[in-house]
Amino acid sequence: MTTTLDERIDAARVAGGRTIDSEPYAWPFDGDLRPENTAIVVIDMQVDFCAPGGYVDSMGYDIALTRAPIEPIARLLDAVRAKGFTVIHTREGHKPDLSDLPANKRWRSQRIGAGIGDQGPCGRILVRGEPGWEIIPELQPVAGEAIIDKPGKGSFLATDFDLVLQTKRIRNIVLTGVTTDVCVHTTMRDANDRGYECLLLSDCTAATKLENHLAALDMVKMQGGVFGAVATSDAFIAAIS
Ligand code: C5J
Repeated sequence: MTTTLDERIDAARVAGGRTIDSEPYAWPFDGDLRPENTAIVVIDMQVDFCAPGGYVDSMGYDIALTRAPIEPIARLLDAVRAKGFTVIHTREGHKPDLSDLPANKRWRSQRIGAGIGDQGPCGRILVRGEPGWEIIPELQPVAGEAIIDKPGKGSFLATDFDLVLQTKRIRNIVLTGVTTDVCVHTTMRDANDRGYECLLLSDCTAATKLENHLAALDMVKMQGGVFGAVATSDAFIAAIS
């Protein structure tokens, strides 16, 4: 007897499992959504990306775009912390001696007038320990939440992100933060390849260009959900409440 893909997924669904109203499929694929196996990852909500005088502002992009997810993320964090979900924050930044900053990354940023490692209104741009590198006050981590310091766009390279996820037995990752098309996508793609079941929350992410944000959402949903699924924070909060 032949079975359809939907029938096989239904058969694999956890008894009594719950899913999020998301596209292109109800996430997670098998209904195994629990605080114990799911982490909310808040990517790079730092002064350099979301506040006046930071890296994104210095490049001439509109920080109203990267600030838009602040309120939805804050609401989401209230809901998931109350339910006992794991929350993990990341920060993009380089060592003060810039020994982990590739020359081409520095050169490209200098071309657009915001040289990584150079002095800016918020201290040295994207350098660990500087005011611009700090997580914005509105989304400060609370006690017990891991912070992953990463030198690259993805959260796995040269970090202990995977170790933290494995130690906490996390299987599902809910992605929020900035920017959708760069650090969020790089992290999501890498996580997907490693077998994590990923959900991107559309209103909790943003790019420096609206079209790129929308394209990044669309890319996730191709090929039956090639990188996972996309939902709103309202849908996520409704499902866990
Ligand atoms: C970028 C990031 N866009 N956090 N970094 O350079 O997405």
